Amino acid sequence: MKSEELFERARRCMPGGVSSPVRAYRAVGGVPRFVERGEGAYIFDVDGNRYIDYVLSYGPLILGHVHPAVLKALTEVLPKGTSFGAPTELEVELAETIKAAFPFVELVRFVNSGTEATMTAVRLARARTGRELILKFEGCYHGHADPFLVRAGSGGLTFNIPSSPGVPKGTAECTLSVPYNDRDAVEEVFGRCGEDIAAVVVEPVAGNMGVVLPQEGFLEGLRSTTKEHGALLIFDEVITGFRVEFGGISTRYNVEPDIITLGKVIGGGLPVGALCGREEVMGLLAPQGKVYQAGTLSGNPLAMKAGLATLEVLRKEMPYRTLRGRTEELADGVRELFRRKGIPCVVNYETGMFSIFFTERERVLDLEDVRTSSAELYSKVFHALLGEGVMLAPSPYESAFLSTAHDGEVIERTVEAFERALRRI
Ligand code: HOZ
Repeated sequence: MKSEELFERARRCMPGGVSSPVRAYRAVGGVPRFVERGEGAYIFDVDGNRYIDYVLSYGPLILGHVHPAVLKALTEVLPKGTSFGAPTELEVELAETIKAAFPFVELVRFVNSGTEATMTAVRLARARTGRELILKFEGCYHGHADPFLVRAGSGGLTFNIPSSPGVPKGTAECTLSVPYNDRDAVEEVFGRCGEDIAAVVVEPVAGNMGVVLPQEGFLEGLRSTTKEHGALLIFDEVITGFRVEFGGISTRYNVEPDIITLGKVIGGGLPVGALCGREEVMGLLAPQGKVYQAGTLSGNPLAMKAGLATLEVLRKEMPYRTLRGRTEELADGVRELFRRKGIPCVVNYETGMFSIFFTERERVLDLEDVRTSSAELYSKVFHALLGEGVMLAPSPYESAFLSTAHDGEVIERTVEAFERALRRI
């Protein structure tokens, strides 16, 4: 198998053979499939296999692989240059598009990843409040910057290193962590040290411990508690921004956070991130203010153009209702198959993203619930599905993503593949 040979070579020149831990297949066992190309809802490996892709680069590819509009946009911009270290019209256009989608956003700063966006958001919150503590939620993941590697989700969970070595003790001590959806715990922490908390940072729909939905009143409660105590509220919408609707969870719930971080969809598959909010906070960033942040490749024309092309298609087609319908259809179909097979499971979903938890619990609302899910069963299902031409993420803690290319027929084929896979486990 060519993937095997490549992985062998990769391990001799890259830590664990990969550029990002989760893709090494350690959680599910076996050899990562090395990818040759993607097309629409499909991904093709170097061994000549085709899979319906539910990884979709962990979220950015909401239009599927190589969407014609994105390809055209990139082909147009590429010959003109890839990076200038100088402002371009494309950045202005993308910032204006983001502003139009989030009514309370006044200023946008582009960076190169979600990690950078959220890391900068925390620096801003600390500067604005003169406080040092931040409060996050167990199982949420906000990138790999030091302050966030405390009870983190995603690869932190997959590799059981939610709190990484190498993070200074003092930094880790500035990060408080409570269970997701637990308003009482938030109140308790604020009651104890509210005057020292700079910000609460939250994924308004958690997507890095699988999909976990906010319970009624949770996000509104965070808004009122942070306001009452003079702390900032940061919504990490790196995954949900422009995936769950044109805008994000903050526009849907009518909760206005102080800072929103974006990534994934706004780069159309190229490396990008952004933080945005009202001028009174965002204006503190250099050179308008004194909070330093910079990036040689930030706002580079390729990422800006791919993002613009993606958002333009989304704005014109508004595919969210259809995408939600298809996600629901898939979630219901899969749930029913496991029910018939007598395997207890919970399937959580939001528009364009879903997760299967193999648990006896009735609901999955926080990390403790997530941890009751059988990783062993996930890995069996994962491999059986690979054999049937369906690719899920190689970790039970990553969400599955749908694109607009996952049409009715693709969803039907996926359910059939699940059915065949289940006969084999
Ligand atoms: N859950 C991660 C990003 N949100 C997956 C990507 C990675 O770690 O490679």
